[in-house]
Amino acid sequence: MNKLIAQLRSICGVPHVYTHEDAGADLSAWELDWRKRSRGRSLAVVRPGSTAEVAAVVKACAATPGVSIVPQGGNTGLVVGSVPDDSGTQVVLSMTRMNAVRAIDPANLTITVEAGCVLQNLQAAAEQAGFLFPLSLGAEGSCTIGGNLGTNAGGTQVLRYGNTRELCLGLEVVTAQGEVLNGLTGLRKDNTGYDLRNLMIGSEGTLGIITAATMKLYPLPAAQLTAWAAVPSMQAAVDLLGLAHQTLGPGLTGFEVMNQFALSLVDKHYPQLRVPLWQDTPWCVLLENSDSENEQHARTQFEALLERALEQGCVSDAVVAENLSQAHGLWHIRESITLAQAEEGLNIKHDISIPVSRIPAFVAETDALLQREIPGVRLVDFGHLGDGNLHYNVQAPEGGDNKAFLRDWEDKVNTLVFDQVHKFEGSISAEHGVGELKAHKLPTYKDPTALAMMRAIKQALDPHQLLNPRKVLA
Ligand code: FAD
Ligand code: 2HG
Ligand code: ZN
Repeated sequence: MNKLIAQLRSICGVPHVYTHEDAGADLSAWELDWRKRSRGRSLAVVRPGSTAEVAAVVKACAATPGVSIVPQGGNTGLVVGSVPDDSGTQVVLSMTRMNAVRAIDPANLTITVEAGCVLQNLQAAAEQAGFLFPLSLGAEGSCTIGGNLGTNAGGTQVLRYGNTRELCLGLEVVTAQGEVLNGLTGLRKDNTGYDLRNLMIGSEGTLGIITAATMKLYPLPAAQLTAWAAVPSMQAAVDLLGLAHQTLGPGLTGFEVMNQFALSLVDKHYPQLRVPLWQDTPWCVLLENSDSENEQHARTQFEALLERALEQGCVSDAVVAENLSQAHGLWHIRESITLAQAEEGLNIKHDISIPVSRIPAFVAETDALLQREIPGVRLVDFGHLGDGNLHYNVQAPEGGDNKAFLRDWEDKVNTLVFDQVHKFEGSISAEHGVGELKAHKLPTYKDPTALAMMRAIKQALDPHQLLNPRKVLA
């Protein structure tokens, strides 16, 4: 192992390789997952500065028996996919030094960036060039585009612009053999065989290491308006979504639902954020209208929508942000739900998708099942209703011990919720991925033929299980 550490140091430079043997070493930033559920112990943390260095690191690790690699971006993943196990034999390959914007092609509407580029910096580079890069999520200040691609992240603009997959045109990838796959094209059409880009996207670091990507850019909207509406039920929220599609068309760029308990946690832990309308309604909805004409046009459309919704009873009260800073404030409340849950203590997370039309029935049935099993259980239910994606998180009853709750209930609650998801023809992971957390659940809920094909692909591309072993496929 010492030989490997010396090799890694000669490839990346001594300052970019950390081990537990270093004086004062604290590797927890790379070894502890974001939710503090899992703490591993790595052989080393390596921070390469170029694609050639990544390739050389992979070759050195592949030549050392017993060693494997865990690719890592911002380490904001929520399914324990980006941290090592406790064997002391895994090298964390952190991509954060590779953060350059390589090129912008305004006529082709593309931007090419290195994988370690923080999402917020990518958004800013696009905006500086006069364009929109629409991927947006609560972790955007620290997650990287490589991690977004690795998980095929969703976020809050999917109903208009699609998941990360839909935003990507080309990838540069280092394979498990240390070869460089140069697929950094900006082509919107290319039917020359199997789609290797789409195979890599969402593979959670198990098939290759993404080192750079060419992503799509869009025109900046002329105006953006945000509204916050109180709705009397989940069915009313779905009806409002239908009205919003009809009235705003492609202008509808965000539609988020939040239940009262989720908002009560934000109010409890961040009272300065002043959550509107939450006390007298079971659900609130956050809507965004992006307009290609002007603010007046956007406002007229929004007012027409809310009037119809009030008349039809699917909205009981609403506020429209007066300016950008109020709009940011409303989005900040929505994005703070994950942090407020972390303050409250660990809960059982579910990131599920169901056809939108079936969500009200799913929620009613599953809420009732859980209440029967665990009287007083509290549900942090929120998410991207426009995409049929709910974060259906299960919190211990008031005053309960969160750790004991997880120990006693996690597996049973997962089974109960996932069985319901299966019954409603949904997916047990809409956007966060499988990681280690859900790998043991795939054999129950994934189509067996699909799972067999996934195993065959892993075997073909990474026969020695070098890349992120035991993640996705247990
Ligand atoms: P990491 O956590 O470092 O890694 C995630 C996975 O990708 C791991 O399996 C890792 O091995 C792999 N990986 C990382 N980099 C590479 C690479 N270069 N090549 C190959 N594989 C790689 N997710 C959503 O989808 N939607 C949301 O709305 C959302 N909101 C969030 C809000 C908060 C507050 C937090 C903490 C998380 C949220 N997430 C969300 C989850 C997380 O931010 C995303 O999964 C994000 O895409 C992870 O990016 P990262 O750079 O942190 O990746
Ligand atoms: C979000 O939509 C993220 O905010 C995180 O996907 C969800 O905290 C969660 O469960
Ligand atoms: Zn989400």
